[in-house]
Amino acid sequence: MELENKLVSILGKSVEDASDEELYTALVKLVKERADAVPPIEGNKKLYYISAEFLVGRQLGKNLINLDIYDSVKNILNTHGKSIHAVERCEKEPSLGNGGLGRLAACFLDSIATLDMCGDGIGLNYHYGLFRQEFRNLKQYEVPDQWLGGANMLKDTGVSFPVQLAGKTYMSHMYDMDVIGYKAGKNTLHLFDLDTIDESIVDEGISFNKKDIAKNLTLFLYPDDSDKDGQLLRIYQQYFMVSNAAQLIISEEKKKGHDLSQLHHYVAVQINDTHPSMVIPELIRLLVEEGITMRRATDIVTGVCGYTNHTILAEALEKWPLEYLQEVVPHLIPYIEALDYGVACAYHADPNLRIIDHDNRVHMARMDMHLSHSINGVAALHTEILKNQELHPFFIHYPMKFNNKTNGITFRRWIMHCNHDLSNLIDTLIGENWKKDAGHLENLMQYYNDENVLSQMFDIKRHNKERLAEFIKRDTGIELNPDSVFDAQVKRMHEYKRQQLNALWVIFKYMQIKNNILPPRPITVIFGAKAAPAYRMAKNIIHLILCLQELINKDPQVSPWLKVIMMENYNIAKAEIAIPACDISEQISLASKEASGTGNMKFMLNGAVTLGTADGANVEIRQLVGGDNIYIFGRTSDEVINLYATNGYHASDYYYGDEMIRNVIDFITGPELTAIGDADMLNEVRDNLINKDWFMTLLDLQSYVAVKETALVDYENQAWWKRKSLVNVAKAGFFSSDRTINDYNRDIWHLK
Ligand code: 26Q
Repeated sequence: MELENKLVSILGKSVEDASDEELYTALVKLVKERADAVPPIEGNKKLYYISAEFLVGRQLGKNLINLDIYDSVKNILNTHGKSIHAVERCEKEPSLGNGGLGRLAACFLDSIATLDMCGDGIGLNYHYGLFRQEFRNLKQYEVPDQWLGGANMLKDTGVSFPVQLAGKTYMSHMYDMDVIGYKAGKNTLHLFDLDTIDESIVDEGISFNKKDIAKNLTLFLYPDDSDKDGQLLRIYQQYFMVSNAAQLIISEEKKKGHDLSQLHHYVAVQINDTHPSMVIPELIRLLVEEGITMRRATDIVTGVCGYTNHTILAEALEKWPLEYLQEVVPHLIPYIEALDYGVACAYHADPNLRIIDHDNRVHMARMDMHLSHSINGVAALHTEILKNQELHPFFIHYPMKFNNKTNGITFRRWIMHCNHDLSNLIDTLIGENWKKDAGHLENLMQYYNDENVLSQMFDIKRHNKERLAEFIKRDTGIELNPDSVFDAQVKRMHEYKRQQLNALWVIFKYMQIKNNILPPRPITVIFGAKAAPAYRMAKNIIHLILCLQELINKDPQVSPWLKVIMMENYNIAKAEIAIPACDISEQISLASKEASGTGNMKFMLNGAVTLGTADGANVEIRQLVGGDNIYIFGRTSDEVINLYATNGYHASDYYYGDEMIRNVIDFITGPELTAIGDADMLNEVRDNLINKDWFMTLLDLQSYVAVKETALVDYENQAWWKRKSLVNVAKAGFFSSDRTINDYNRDIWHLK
């Protein structure tokens, strides 16, 4: 009653009379008030998680859950004829990330607060976020994502720091978002911005004058860096982020009266990929300004910092020309050169270890590895590959620094919020302990032969499929059949993730159905992906998938058996509808290339069965569920690494040597698709697959087709499939980000 009175008093009218929009705004206020009363988490040592991305998703539902008032609010709204889901939909999703790396940061913040650890996030407040994806003419277009405006969780702190950029001083502005733990205290996500940002400089699509730093600095995440001005802008952004971070850290430490020469006892910094790497020389610089010697400052900062690597792709390991850094951050150059000199003296000038290489490029990851006390990969296989291949020279010098921290996801969002029904069923079956200790999910195994429980889970899945079908119908007008098998591949668009492999399977299935070879039941293939604006082949693959969607869904012979959906502007909100509805989770990256994946964990937790390569965390999923409850196919990472080393893969051998492969590839530029799509783009896809195929799509196509056939046949043995689904949920506990964060804390941060 008290809650309802409060809501009505904020509304200034009855719940019945309020619109969803008004209810949303009032609930944001209510959450902010409640959050103010939650005690900030304190501790002797504090973590700062610095990241270019925080893909936090909508905040209202999550905060209601973590404040433990979601069900009460839902009931209040219900009794007055309102739906909490409709109210939640009024929130614009913060567009502060792209994919896994940003979502991981968001899951981590949730777990850190829930586990009562003192730790804040630090990032940037991009006004237009990544971009909003629109499909026109079956192609991706990028437009500004206007996520700001309307009620949101940001709080203006009035806090400001001076930041030196290219010799000029800019005053930052800090906005804070509360990070409320589940039935716990709160931490903060600090997002830095400039007051002078001018959104009106954005013209066509997402293009703007890249030189006008005062107006453009925090407009977009990952602005196009295909030219020098774009690269300079990214350096401006990165330094702005870490300079604010370093100043915030030092000022908080001074306020606490801590001795800066003991900083490593009071502060831990986690560097999320190389984007925040300049925090290292910046912190050293500030400590030196405080009167600490360079040598001592270097040791202190090394004790403070940990570095997480999220990729083995060479192009994602940042290397900035020294002259660019000279232009943007001249005051850091003496520090970076001194660090490089230190490396040269210590390691007899081994060129593979140098921070500054022969071409005067600054290797950010190398700086991280020399000047951090911890280097971690994000899944067991990935960490082994880092040690044995990509970062081997560093492993030789610093074996003790290397450690694995297999990724995790927060169960508060990825089951409790997105799959209420399953979450509630689990409560009735095994109690609520799993919400604080996810390992308890294992107790679900006692229902392995319980027809009643298995059917209830199956009914929930069916209901979630209906919910997704309704959403897709509203969004696109396309009708999905909830009795079909739902097969989903949702993630950033990248050749290594091999959405093109899935597209080739779709063509294969289309051709079969055209020839009256029908699958055991209809299949719905769901894609969702954004391509980086300058990544041509990724955009071509999106075009191919949209052409297939158009062709297949409109073909009266095929569409009763096969449907293809490419979700537009796939984001966290859409993930929360899609993931609980899926039967088959596509995780088909070229083995060795997907560092971990976290979507794989979300699908598993919601009862989907993985169909994937032995890559990233898929390997650990297999260990947990056993070979009968996962479909693994394709070459192993060792085989793939060997093929790269020996130049042993030639796509054309597969194209010319295999009739099925030739047929599906030729279909890309055949009359059906060229009548619908852009012949040049389709040609580029086909040509690339035959003559380059850097991520070895054709290598695994036959085994992919074979294993997918098996999975589809197995699905028909429903008694069996339900058990596979149950096992996946029961074994998902390991992938709670609470476990991951406890591991980081035990091995790296030592917060308490
Ligand atoms: C680099 C240079 C220039 C421009 C952009 C970038 C850039 C931008 C984004 C490099 C990397 C990213 C994002 C990477 C990412 O999301 N990695 C994913 O991280 C997840 C969390 O660890 C893993 O689960 C995924 O396997 C990994 O792909």
